[in-house]
Order: sequence, then C-alpha cells, then structure tokens
Amino acid sequence: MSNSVNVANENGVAVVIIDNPPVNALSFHVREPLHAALAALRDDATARAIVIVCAGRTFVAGADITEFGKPVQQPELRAIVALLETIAKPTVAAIHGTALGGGLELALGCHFRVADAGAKLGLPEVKLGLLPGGGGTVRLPRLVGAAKALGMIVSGTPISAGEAKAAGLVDAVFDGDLIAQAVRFAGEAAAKGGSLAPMRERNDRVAETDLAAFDRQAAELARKARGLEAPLACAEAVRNAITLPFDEALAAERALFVKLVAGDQSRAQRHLFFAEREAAKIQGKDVTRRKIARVGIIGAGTMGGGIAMAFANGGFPVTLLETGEEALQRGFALIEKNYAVSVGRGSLTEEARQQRLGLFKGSTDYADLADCDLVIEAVFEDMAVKKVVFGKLDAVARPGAILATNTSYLDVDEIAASTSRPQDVLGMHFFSPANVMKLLEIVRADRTAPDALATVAELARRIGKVPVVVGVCHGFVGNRMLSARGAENEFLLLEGATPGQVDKAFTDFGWPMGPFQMGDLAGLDIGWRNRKARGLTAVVADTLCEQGRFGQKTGQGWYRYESGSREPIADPDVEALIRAKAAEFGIARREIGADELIERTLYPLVNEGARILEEGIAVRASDIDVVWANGYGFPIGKGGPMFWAGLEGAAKIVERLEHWHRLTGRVIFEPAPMLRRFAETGSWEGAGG
Ligand code: T1G
Repeated sequence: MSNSVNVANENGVAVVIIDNPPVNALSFHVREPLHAALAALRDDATARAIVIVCAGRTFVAGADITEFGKPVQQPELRAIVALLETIAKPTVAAIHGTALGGGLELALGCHFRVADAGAKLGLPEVKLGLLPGGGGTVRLPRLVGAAKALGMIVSGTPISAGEAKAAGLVDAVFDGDLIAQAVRFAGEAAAKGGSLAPMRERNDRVAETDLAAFDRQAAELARKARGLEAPLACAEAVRNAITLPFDEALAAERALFVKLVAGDQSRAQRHLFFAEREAAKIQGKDVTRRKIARVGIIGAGTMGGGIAMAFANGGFPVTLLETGEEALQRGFALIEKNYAVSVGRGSLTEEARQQRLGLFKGSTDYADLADCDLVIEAVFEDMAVKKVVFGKLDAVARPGAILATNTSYLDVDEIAASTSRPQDVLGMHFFSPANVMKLLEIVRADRTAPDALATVAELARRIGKVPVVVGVCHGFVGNRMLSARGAENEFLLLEGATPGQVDKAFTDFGWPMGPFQMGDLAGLDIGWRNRKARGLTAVVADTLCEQGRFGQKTGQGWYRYESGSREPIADPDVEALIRAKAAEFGIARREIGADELIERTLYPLVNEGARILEEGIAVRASDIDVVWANGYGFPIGKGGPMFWAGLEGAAKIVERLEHWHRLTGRVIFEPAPMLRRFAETGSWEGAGG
C-alpha cells in the first residue's frame, strides 16, 4: 500500500492501519491510499469485515488543519465516508487516544465503533472557527440524539469512551489489546450476517427530537457565542439534520463549512491553534529536561494556593510552605473550599478530590523544600521580601532544583542575582485563579539555563497550561501591554466618554468585558496601590478609591452593584465626578464614537506589542497573541492583537496612531519602527518579528 495506509488480513478480517505521525491527521497522502484500500476491500471476497485502526498514540485527530485555505485535493473525507457507506460487509472503527473531528466523522461512516477505555471522542471544529465538514453534524445526531449532538458540536469538548458508550456513539469499550478485540468484534458481526443499516437510514433518534426544546438549547448556546460565527453555524447544521432529508442536510453542512473555512474568524482561530504549539517550543529544543517529581510552593495565599492546586490537579505531590501554622491552615481551607465547589458543580468526583488533597504536604520549615525539584515563590510583591525568601531557598534547595518566582512585574534578573545559582532561576507568572487560567508567562532571566526553561515549558503543558516564554521587563508581555491599552482610559472619560460606552465598545469588539467592569471585578485598590508605589496618578480612579469605591467588593466602583449581584449599574455620581474633574482641568467634553475608543485603546496595545517584539521580550508576534487570547480574554475570533492588526490593516493603524500622536504628543501613540515595517511587509516575520 503506502507508508501511511497499510492493510493486513486477520482470519478474513481486513485491518486497515493508518500511520501518519504525530496525530494521524487525514492529510491528502492518507486520504488517497485510504480511499483506494477501502474501495478494493469492498469487493474483496477474502475480507468478511473491515477494521480501521491507527498506529501511534492516537486514532485520527481530524482533517489536516495545515491544508485549510489551500486548494482541496481529492478524494476529500466526505468521499471516503460516502464510499464506506456503500460497503455491505461490517466496518468497525477501533479507536484509541482521540477520535476528533474528521477522525470521528470517518468512524461515523462505519457500521460500528469500538473504543479503548481511555479514548476520547469529539468534534472540536468549533474551536477552529469551523463546524464538522465531513458529515458529523448529520450523522452524530442519528446516533446520540439531537440534544447530545448539539452539546458536543457547539462546545467542541470531547467525551470519554464510557460516556460515548452510554450515549450510543460507540458499541463496545475494551481494555487491553484493542486491535485483537476489534477484529473479534468484526468477525462476530460478519458471522451474524443480516443487513447493516448505514447511518442515513437510522432516523429514529432524530425523529424523536423535541424541536422546541432543541431551539431553546440552541438559543442558550448562541447567547454565549459573543460574535463567533461557528457556534451558530453548528447549531444551524444540527437543526438541519433533524428537519431536512439526509442529503440536503449534508449539502447544507458543506455550504456552511465552505463559508467558515474561508472566513477571518477561522483563520484567526487556526492561527491560535498553531501559535500555542509554537510558543511551547524552546530554542535549542534538544536540551535534556530536568526531572520534576515534587513541587514546592512558598506562600499559601490566593495565588500560592491556586498554583498548588494546578500542580496537584496535574498529579504532582506538592509541599506548601507558609510562615506560620495559622496562615498555612488558612491556605488549606481555601484549597479545600475550591475543591468542594468543583465537586458540588459535578466537575470533579469525590474520589478525585480525595486523591488530590492527598498530594499536599504543609510545612512552616524551609528545610522541607530540600527534596523539591521545582520551588515556586508566591509571596507579597515586594523586592526586599522576595530577596529574603530566595536567600533562604538558596540555602536549602537541592542542587539542580529550579527556583521560580511568580512575580507579575518585578525584575527577575535582580531576584536571580540574589542567589548563588542564577542559572536555575526564572519567572513563572501564573494568572488568577491559577488553578483555572491557562496562560503561564515563563520569564527567561539573563542567566536562566536553557534546560531550566525547556523543563518548565514542558511541565506547563503537563498541568494543562499554555506556556509562553518572555523576557524581563516591567509587566513582561501581558501586563506591560495592558497598561498601554489602558493609558487613555482616563483621558477618554474626561473628554466625554462614560465607563459604559468604553466597556460597550469592548464587548461589541468581542471581549468578555470592558476595562472598567474588569477593574471593578479585580478591585480598583490594586491599581491604586501600584500607582502610589510608582508615584503615578489617575485623577478619576484615585478619587474613586479615596472614596472607598474599590469595585464589586465594596458594591461601588466605576459602577454600582446591587448586593450579591455582579451586574454593573451606571452610577450618576461617577459621571458627575468625571464632569467635575474635566472642568477642574479645563477639558472640553464631546461625543466620542466607538471607532475612536478602539483606536485609542487597541492601537496602542498593538504598538506596544511591536515594541516588545523589537526588544526581543517576546520571541514571536504569535506568542503575544497566545498571551492575550489565554490570559486577557482577547477575542479568539480575532486571533490576538498582532494577528488582528493584520485584519484591521497595519497601514491604517500607523496612520491613526500618527494622528493621535500629533494631537496629544503622548508616546503610546508614536508608531514603533517594527509596526511601520509590518505595515510595509504585511507580516511580522517580514518586519523582523
Ligand atoms: N492537523 C494538522 N496538524 C495537527 C493536527 C491536525 N488536525 N492536530 C495536531 N497537529 C499537530 C500539532 O500542530 C503538533 O505539531 C503535533 O500535531 C502534535 O500536536 C473535516 C474540519 C490531537 C489532542 O481540532 O487537539 O477535522 O507542533 O502538540 O498535545 O470536520 O493536537 O509538533 O509541529 O497538540 O498531544 C479537528 C486538533 C480538525 C484536533 C493531541 N481536529 N488537535 O494533543 O499534541 S478540523 C482537531 C488536537 C476537522 C473535519 C474538520 C491535539 C491532540 P508540531 P499537539 P497533544
């Protein structure tokens, strides 16, 4: 056959083996021989049944995403599935690892699906701004019912083999030798004989659909789409599967797929897919990783506790150190409460909770960190305090242990220099809540050893984080750009905008919330303390804080909040304060439109990103996109600030920045040379980024 598709015959059962590492994507060089093999086996009398299985660590993880946007080479997946449905002898998909997207659609073309107990099955296309384009929206509802299919396709979240069995998606779940058991299963099906109904004839599950309930479910899901087209298209396609004849529903699915795959949103989300994987690659990737078996956390506050949970959730034993017993117990109480909430929500089993809590060891003695391979400090953000902690750590940590600081802006080089082993020191900047937020900024200090970096980057993926390596500067990539994005906020208010108008421009853009509502959620006192520590002022925000308006936690901030509600209510007192401050500074007020609001907040964001690239604080422009999409809620349908700059038009951004720079003289508007080069070359790589 070919390198990527081979056929064996096990006692009259043909076994088709797909082998296309690393994830058996259905690239053209797989599809062509696969189609040929199945066509031959259909009419091959020596094959009483056919089993499709994959070599390597997973079943087919989907269509080959790298082929999207390029001319389509025949045969397509749909043709292979259509061919499968003409085969009268039993066809069985034997699934291990993951059957995702086109991989599950291939399996849905078979009469039977059997799975390894640890397998995961799903249609995650929506996460790429797409919908299943190989018949999944039409065939899956026929197996699992419309409601289940809608949930799986709009969320894109894979389900376990056990759940798939319960839902009718797989016919058997096996432990042990999957191929042998699949061959036996296929043989028995062949021996049983009788007609095998292709999916197009299995209409009972869709026929029983309560359409009104379905539409309510779809409306609820659509409400959360926040401007993303794919979730709506997914719901429309599954509805077609219920209401239209099989082939019409397939054709409608195709039309939706073709539209989405050519759209900016899917291009943006595919960009983020590969950008996340690229960001995890450390230059000089052949360095040996250090062994990490036990992790130590210094500080059991909100961040320390969340970081400890992230490692316990990843299966790592954790030593949690605090200055005193009382603080330690307070930290553990918070951890136990968080796990109890997860069990209460059904997102964690009681057994898993027990197992994770069993991984913690508390201590108030630095000596107990001597057997840790990685120690992360998460104490108060003060350089003097950090240096004391690292001094003590340096004295007890074993040689070769990695020493990390969770600072969100302090100078990691200075912290490293306060130890005798700067090559083992780096930053691990988690985002709150650390057991939930996926982003991890790994801060490479001047003397950090490459193997320490590579070890932590790999470790991050093992605990479900998205790692991005950044250099040392104030606020690293995320927070530094955040302050550039917010630098105009006060001016915009004084010149005539309201907090509500600015926040609406952001939510219309696709953000979960705008800067003022975000400020109220995080607590305005944090920024206030920061500004005071750095001798900076923000006339309106400082006044709010002097009045004790710290946001949701005090029921008043930029907005006011009914007790117990997080719903922001515009507060005339705040607008009166803003008008008074504008008068005090002699600032004329005027109508400010949404375009201007975006220009004066997101254009400086991109510009600061370009400066960060120029300085080498970020290795790639796409790394900045990964930081913003995973840590700051940048709309994934826009691919992150640097990708979005391409959609928005870099020349326009430069022209408008120059306009505001001329008008205000403020440096955030002075176009970075890298941004100008991006406007000329059309790519950040071309611009030297
Ligand atoms: N196409 C091309 N390359 C892929 C790929 C794919 N589908 N999946 C993974 N890779 C590459 C990835 O870029 C990386 O490359 C390497 O494989 C290892 O991946 C018609 C429209 C399967 C759970 O969305 O979720 O089918 O960086 O680092 O952490 O309806 O990969 O080494 O050069 O992620 O073990 C739908 C995407 C496609 C699943 C494994 N399928 N993949 O995770 O490894 S659209 C998906 C994943 C579709 C049809 C439609 C994960 C994984 P490199 P990795 P991992």
